Amino acid sequence: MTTERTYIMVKPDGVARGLVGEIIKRFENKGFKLLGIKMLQADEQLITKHYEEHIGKPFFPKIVKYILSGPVVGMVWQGKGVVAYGRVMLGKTDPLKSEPGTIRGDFGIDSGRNVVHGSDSVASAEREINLWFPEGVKDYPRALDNIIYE
Ligand code: YYY
Ligand code: MG
Repeated sequence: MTTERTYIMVKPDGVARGLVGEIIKRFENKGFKLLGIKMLQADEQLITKHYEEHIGKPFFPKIVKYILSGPVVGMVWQGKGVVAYGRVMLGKTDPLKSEPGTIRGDFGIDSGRNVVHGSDSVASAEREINLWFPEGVKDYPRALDNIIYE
């Protein structure tokens, strides 16, 4: 059984718009397993670490301010291929370039309000999960896995 995990985070606009349940539903329906979930108000240190690859880019101050504007809901999802497929489910960074049927395609317009974050690689996922869930997350048996996986 796979232990691949990704970090998915509903950003403040997604929380404010009541899209948390919709986003959870999409990952649940696909068959991925929820291992951790929390609502929190990020601080500047945490979000700077999260987006450290973007420090110095023109949009960096804007994205930090936006994530600090309200609570986020961070989640750890597990499943075969969940990192890459999670990115497909999110759509492109720019919601106007995202296919309908993706989260950003269905619910967003501007890149700076693109509803949700998802790890871009297995290595990023591990780093982000450690950052947002320093207490760790625990796998658990799920009968459904015997139906979903061959
Ligand atoms: O991984 P992803 O979220 O799709 O995009 P990144 O290139 O990692 O950028 C992180 C975050 O920054 C993006 O989700 C929105 C914001 N952003 C922006 O507001 N304007 C840009 N031109 C690029 C990124
Ligand atoms: Mg990214």
